[in-house]
Amino acid sequence: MIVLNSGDSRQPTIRYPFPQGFWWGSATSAPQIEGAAHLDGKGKNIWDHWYEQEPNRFYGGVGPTDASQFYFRYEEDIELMKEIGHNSFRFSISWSRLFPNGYGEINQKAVDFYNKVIDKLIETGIEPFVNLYHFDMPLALQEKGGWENRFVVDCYEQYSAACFRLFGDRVSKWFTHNEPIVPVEGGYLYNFHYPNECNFTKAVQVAFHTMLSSARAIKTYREMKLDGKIGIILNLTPSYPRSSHPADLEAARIADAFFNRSFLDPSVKGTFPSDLVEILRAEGQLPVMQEGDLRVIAENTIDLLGINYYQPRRVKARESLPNPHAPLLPEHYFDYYEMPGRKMNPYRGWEIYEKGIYDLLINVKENYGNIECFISENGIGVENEARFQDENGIIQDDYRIEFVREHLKWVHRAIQEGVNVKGYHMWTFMDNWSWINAYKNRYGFIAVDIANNWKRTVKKSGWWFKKLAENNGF
Ligand code: BGP
Repeated sequence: MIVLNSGDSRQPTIRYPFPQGFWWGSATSAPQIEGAAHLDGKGKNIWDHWYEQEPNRFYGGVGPTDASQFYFRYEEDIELMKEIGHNSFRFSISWSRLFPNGYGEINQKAVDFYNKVIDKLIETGIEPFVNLYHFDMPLALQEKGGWENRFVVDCYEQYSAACFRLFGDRVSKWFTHNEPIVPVEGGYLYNFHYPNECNFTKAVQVAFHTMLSSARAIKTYREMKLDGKIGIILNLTPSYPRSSHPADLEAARIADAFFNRSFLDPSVKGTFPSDLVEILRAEGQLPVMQEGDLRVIAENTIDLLGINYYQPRRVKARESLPNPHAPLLPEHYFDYYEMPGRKMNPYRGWEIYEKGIYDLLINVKENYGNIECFISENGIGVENEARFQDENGIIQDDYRIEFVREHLKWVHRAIQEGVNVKGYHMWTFMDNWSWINAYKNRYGFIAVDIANNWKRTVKKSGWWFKKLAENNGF
């Protein structure tokens, strides 16, 4: 353990110093913070549409128009980011704001908005990390089948090229997708995203087209010879078996293939995991592809890997045979396992297992060529957080500070063991609209008081993060 102590009693003792230039910041997405869902020429996306159809599916009946108003308040918000120590910030571009129909004509007002955001970030000393797709398919393209339809891959390539051309002179960290498995799960397996299907065949096709779109965007980026890096952001959930019994190990391996290696392998290695391919083949569920697709994926792997980590996945061998008439799901192959004594976030119902972040990083070092990576999301959602306000109205979120600190200890250890991890981004900067959970679970360093004209107030954790970033460690 390195302990830095200058001998000056005013200087804090830094037990966990991070490498110089470490990226401290946070992440969010366009649909979750912008608001202005129907303003300045923006086209509808699947969230705007689904909310109109079924507002009851959204917590408290709150929809995407009520995202945190960044569209109007971005200047103040970026100042606040600086105030709490950010040197980098990841947001996404709204595809349907830039291309209201998903392709074709560009909406100049969207170009103006993103130019202003990027310029303001740079002027403030915060590096913009830009993601192209965060769950928000333009409705016009969903009406053509969304990611099921290969035409949408072409549209996405056009959209990505436009973003690189418009903003690539100032943005040098790009990401093709955020958590690409989530729209597959939500939209095509478990019914928490539009189009609310439960159809394994479509799920596989959607996953394949998403992966292909990522490789094609990377190819486009490289052909444009811009001076930057391009990557993908994956939510990785380390798969832990209940025991070392071979059947439990097998269950964990299959869960890992479905939920981690499905996107991690093609993104980093350019190939799909053979065990997953074998399962799909045996089920008669291989996706439709065209000649050359696998070559595009093989030749266009990422420069930079973003890792989102929230919770582990604990599994065991199935205890009963699956219903042969039920729709096929990955859970056909394993059961979930609740580890006795596991530590829980009592406010969200997710397990907290800090060492998981280290296990993921070591896996990247050992099995993925130690590719340059960073923690692109980590965070703790808390319901009804206003109850923790002190007499000055500051939320005393000590649980969040502890959560970050305990995860960072493991990130620090991974760095000491040679993992090429370059930064830590928190989910998220300010409380934001979280899909069907709307504002149920608050994740921000900054509280947003919706009823009080969207007032922003830094939580205790925001001030703690400022010190962490300034000291480059804790
Ligand atoms: C991550 C997503 C985010 C955000 C977060 C919180 O997986 O990338 O977009 O939604 O989860 O989720 P929730 O509000 O459901 O707790």
